[in-house]
Amino acid sequence: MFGQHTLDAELGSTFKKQGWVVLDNLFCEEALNALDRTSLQFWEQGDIRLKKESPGWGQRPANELPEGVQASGLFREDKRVILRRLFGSSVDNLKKGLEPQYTYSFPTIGAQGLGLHIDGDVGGGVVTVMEGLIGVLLHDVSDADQGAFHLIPESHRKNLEFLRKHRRMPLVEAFRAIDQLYPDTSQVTTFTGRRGQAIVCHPLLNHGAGANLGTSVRRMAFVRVNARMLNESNNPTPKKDSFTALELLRQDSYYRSRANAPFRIALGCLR
Ligand SMILES: O=C(O)CCC(=O)C(=O)O
Repeated sequence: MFGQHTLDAELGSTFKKQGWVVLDNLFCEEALNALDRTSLQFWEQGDIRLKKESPGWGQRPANELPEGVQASGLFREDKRVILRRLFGSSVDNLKKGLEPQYTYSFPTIGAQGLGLHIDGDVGGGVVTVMEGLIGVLLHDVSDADQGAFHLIPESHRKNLEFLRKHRRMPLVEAFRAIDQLYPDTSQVTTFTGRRGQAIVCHPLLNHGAGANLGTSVRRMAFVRVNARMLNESNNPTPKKDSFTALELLRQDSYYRSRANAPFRIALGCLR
């Protein structure tokens, strides 16, 4: 289990160094209850997309927040301040159409969970860059073997270094290569904790879900702060594999206006 962070100078540097922080009570109770209810409904209706190559893991992207929950009522105001500090004001502008995403890690024969990866290579070959991944536990997860969220500490730095070394590599290829940078799970840290605890991850942090060796489904909900399609900015029609790592790094200038965000600093730290 991770320690809780409060808003202090350490939070930014912890995020920058390790690539994630855990926050208690990030979501308003009403929003948490609604996410929980909706997640359960999808599960009970069998309305989830299973990932063929990841036995024991499935997800359900939703196009909108649960009924009655406004984006402004998602996070507790005191915690929103922390998110703003990490990601800038984009926290107040959650992208419609992508959020939230409900995920399920469940016991099954040969359960593997979801392999380690960074987000960005989505179906249809559209490359996206997610600024910040926020996952919340919808119930207590006390044991890593219950299909807990997985991550590789500090991998965001190694991944950035990789992108900088392979500036001309098509981005989809680079993302896939990054997914292979951690061939074994010995470096994995697991996120266990209480209902309502949330993990906030750097977009280049390798993460996934462990195999569920327990007896019940592990449910989480995720939102991404200002998930951004690359094709929304200065390249309106990217073909699959047309973006390179170099272009991603160039696009980084996009973040300059948020120069004090640790995420921005973390990207800049290897320059
Ligand atoms: O369900 C989980 O624990 C991991 C989810 C995840 O890695 C993802 O959706 O990208």
